[in-house]
Amino acid sequence: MSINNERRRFFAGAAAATATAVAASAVSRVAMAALPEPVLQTKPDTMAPLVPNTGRPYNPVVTLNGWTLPWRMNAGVKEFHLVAEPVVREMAPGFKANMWGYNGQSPGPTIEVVEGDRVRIFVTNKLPEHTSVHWHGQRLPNGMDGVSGLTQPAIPVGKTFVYEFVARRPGTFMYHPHADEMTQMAMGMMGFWITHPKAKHPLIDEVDRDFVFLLNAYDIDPGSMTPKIMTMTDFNLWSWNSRVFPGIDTLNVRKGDKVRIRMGNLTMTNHPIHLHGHEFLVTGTDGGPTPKSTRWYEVTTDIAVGQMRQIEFLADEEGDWAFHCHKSHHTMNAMGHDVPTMIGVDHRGLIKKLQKAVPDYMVMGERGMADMGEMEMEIPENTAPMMTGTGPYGGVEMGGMFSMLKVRKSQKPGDYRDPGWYKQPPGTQAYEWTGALPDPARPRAGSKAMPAAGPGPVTEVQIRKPTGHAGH
Ligand SMILES: [Cu+2]
Repeated sequence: MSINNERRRFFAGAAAATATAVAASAVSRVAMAALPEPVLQTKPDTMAPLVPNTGRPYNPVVTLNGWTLPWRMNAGVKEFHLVAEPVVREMAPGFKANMWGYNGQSPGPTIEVVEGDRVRIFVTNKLPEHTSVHWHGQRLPNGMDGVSGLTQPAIPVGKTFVYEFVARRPGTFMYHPHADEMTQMAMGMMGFWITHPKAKHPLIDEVDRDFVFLLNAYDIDPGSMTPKIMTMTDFNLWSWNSRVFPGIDTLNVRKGDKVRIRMGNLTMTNHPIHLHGHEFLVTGTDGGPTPKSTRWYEVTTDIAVGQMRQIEFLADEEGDWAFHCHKSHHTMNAMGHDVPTMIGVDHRGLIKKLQKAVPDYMVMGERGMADMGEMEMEIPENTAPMMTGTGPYGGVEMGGMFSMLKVRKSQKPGDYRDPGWYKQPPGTQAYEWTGALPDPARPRAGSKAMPAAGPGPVTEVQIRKPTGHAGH
C-alpha cells in the first residue's frame, strides 16, 4: 500500500468520525484506525529480546534498560508507531527525571528490521513543540531523512507524519530529532535502530548475545528533575540509555558465548569504553561492518560524538568484569565540580564551626573522594547517589557510565537474568599480606646510580678572546 492510499484512508476515517460527531473516544478510535496502535513502556527494565513472529527471521538484540518496538505487517510493509512525548525516566532507583522521549521512555524503543524490509513509521508529536525524526546513518530517499526545514516541514504539535523507506544496508543505526536538536536531544529524545542482514553476511558473524545501548548525558541539579538544556560541556549525569550506575543493568552472558555490544554516542564528548578481562574487535561502525583486514584486538574503544561502534568478543573468562567509560569523571554522578581538592588538608575542629555559618557545608574528601561513597549526608530528595554502587566486597565507588559483564558457566542460553555476584574460586583473589615486611631497598646516597646532592666538582673554564685586535 502506498503512502497516499494510507493517508487517504486515514483522512477518510477522520472525516467520517467528524461527520457523525460521536463521543471523543470513538473519534480517536476511528481516526487512529489506519495507524498501528502505539505500544508504550513504563518500566526501565531490560526487556527480553523481541523474537520476530512475522516477517523474516533474525536474532534479536537486547536493549540495556530498554526494549524493542513491536510492529505490525501491513501488506508486506513493517509498520511502527513512534509517539514523541514528555516522559518520566527513572535514571537510578530513587532518582527520576522529566525527559522527552518516545512511547513512554527515554531513550525510545529500539527498532529492529531486516535488510530489504520496507518500513513505514508513523510519528505522532505529543511534545509542546514541533519535531522530526532523522534516521541516522540510513540510505533513504532525501525526503525521508527527517531534517526539519531542509527535507520536510517540521511535524507540528499534535500531528502525525509518516516516514517510509527500504532498509537498504544492514548495520547499527540511531534515530533522533532534527528539529530544535539542542533542546530535544538534551531532553533525551533518541533511540537505536538495527538492520539485520537478510542472509549470511561475510562480515557479520552470528552471535549468541547482541546488546545495544546509547551513550547520553544530562545536566540535572541535585534535587531537581529537569535537565538544563543550555549546558554544553559540564554535564553531571553520564548515562547509558538514560540510566546511571547503579541503575544500569549488567550484561549477563554464558561462558563461551560470542558477544556483540553496539553503542552509539549522542552526548557532547567522546567516550573511551573499556572492557575488563577480554579483548574485543571493532566489527562495525556507523558505515557498516568493518573489513576484516582493519580489525585488531583492543580493550578500549573511543566513541566520538555521533558515532556508533560495535564490538565483538568471546566471553571465555568467568567473573564479574567491569565495563565502563574510561574518563574517570564519567563514572561519577551528580555533584558540583567547583569543589577544591582537599586531599591532605586536616579539617578537624573546623567542620562544626563552618556548619554553624553554612548549615549545608560538607567537607569533600580529605583522603580522596572515596569517603563520599559511604558518607551519610543530607542530600536533596530525588538525587542520584553519587558513587554508592556496592559490590560483594564493599563500595564500588562508581556512578555514571559503569556496568558489568557477568560471565557464568551456569547461565542458560537465552537467559538474561542477573546471576548475582561471582564467587571466586579459593586462592584466586587478591589478599592481604600479613607476614613481615622487609625494609624497602632504597638506593644508597652517593652510589653511582644516584650521585650525592651538593656542590659538584669545580670546573675550570678558559675563555679565549678573538685574536687579531691589536692592543687587547
Ligand atoms: Cu565518558
